[in-house]
Amino acid sequence: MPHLTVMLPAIDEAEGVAEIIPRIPNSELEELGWDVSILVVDGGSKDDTVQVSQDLGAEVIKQQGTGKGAAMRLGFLHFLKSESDSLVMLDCDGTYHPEQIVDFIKRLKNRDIVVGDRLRGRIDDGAMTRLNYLGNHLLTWFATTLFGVGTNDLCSGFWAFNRQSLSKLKLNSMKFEIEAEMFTSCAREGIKITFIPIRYSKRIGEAKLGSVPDGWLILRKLLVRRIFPTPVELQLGEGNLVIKN
Ligand SMILES: Nc1nc2c(ncn2[C@@H]2O[C@H](COP(=O)(O)OP(=O)(O)O)[C@@H](O)[C@H]2O)c(=O)[nH]1
Ligand SMILES: [Mg+2]
Repeated sequence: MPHLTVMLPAIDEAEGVAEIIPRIPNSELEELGWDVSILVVDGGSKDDTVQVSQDLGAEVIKQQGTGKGAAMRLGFLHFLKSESDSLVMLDCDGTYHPEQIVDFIKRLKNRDIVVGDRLRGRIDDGAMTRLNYLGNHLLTWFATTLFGVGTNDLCSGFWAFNRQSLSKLKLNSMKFEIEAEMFTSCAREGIKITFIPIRYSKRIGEAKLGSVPDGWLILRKLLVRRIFPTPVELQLGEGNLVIKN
């Protein structure tokens, strides 16, 4: 039976994990022939995120510092060292709908990477501020223009990978520029991305992303990766993922 790891980056998301983990469609995935486990990458939560996640059956690993990018890379490395076959990542703040993991897995079969597209999907009222909506569209347009490879939603946090495609990514992002770098790395490695429309809802709890500073960080990453396509400090060996905490 192939194994699927559902990876959730979390920092102070006790309410979020309590809502999201039980909604992961285990039985539907089992019917499709998948064995499922949940991996929470904790960024030093001060609330009950760790306890709640463990009580709900998730494995929890803790990153040393903070930053979503560092957390994702740690989770990716953990996955690549495991026997698991595929990985789905999504934020656990209630914005993404874990029920849709089934759609990702169905499309993943013969494809390299599947990404959830919020901008051509459905964005609920109050889920995205006007500034973030504009920023997401501008950054997506900019990435497509700069790399000559299309993206529908550069900053989506809902992705699915096979082991083979994930191990090709070359990343060193520390913060919220990670998804942009995942896109640029796919463009560089010639990995095909399939976009599927998803629903995006209002978050539970407090946002960690700062629209303007993180928007600049994403823009800077796109420009740097246009000039230097792979991280300078790339360490080969560990599935090509740079772990720098
Ligand atoms: N492990 C870890 N998770 C983080 C960190 N920062 C944000 N996250 C998680 O990443 C996801 C996205 O963060 P969020 O604040 O919702 O940003 P946005 O969705 O991009 O606006 C959420 O599930 C957060 O809990 C971090 O430093 N470490
Ligand atoms: Mg969010």
